[in-house]
Amino acid sequence: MAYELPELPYDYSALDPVISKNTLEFHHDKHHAGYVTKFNTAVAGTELDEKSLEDVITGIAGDPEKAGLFNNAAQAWNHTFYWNSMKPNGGGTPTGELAAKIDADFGSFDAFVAAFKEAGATQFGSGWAWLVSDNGTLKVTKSGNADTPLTLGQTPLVTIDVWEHAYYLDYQNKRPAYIDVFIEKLLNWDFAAANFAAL
Ligand code: MN3
Repeated sequence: MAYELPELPYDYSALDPVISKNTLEFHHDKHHAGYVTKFNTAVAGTELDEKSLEDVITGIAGDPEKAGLFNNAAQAWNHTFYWNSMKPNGGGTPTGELAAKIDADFGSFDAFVAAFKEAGATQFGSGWAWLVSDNGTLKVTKSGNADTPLTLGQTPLVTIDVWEHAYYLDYQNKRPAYIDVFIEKLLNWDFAAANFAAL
């Protein structure tokens, strides 16, 4: 059962100028689509074909013989989660129970921001930074390449893609500048709150 590439949850130009239409077209239509196509090709005809994407990811994580399938499955999942982690006119601060939980677990919203920026900026090479719930505690984490908190039993609330393809056309080598505007202008706290409420 082929996994279908989800459409972006907004127009390609909706995040402009923070993230350009050009970047979203390449990122969604070439990179994300490529992972989905490779995943579908690799999983077709195997016993994993009937499983959900999440079950494939958690089921084969760490299996060296299935590393290629894992990478494409996890990248397919991570990117969908990333698109939903942003929205036009996002940013600002969380509210309600999520805001209180961030204050409780990080000390302050500013401390969360500092930790998230640090995680994204210091992820060496390609990867992701995450706000996750880990056994009921909110944490900021980072992961390399396709690695995803799903395999650690953590529940992601939001993520930022820090692969160069996510920002290079708009920010060249200035990854910290991309992380700054992601937090200030794109971060979808409604999505994070919904994930938090579902815990
Ligand atoms: Mn990407």
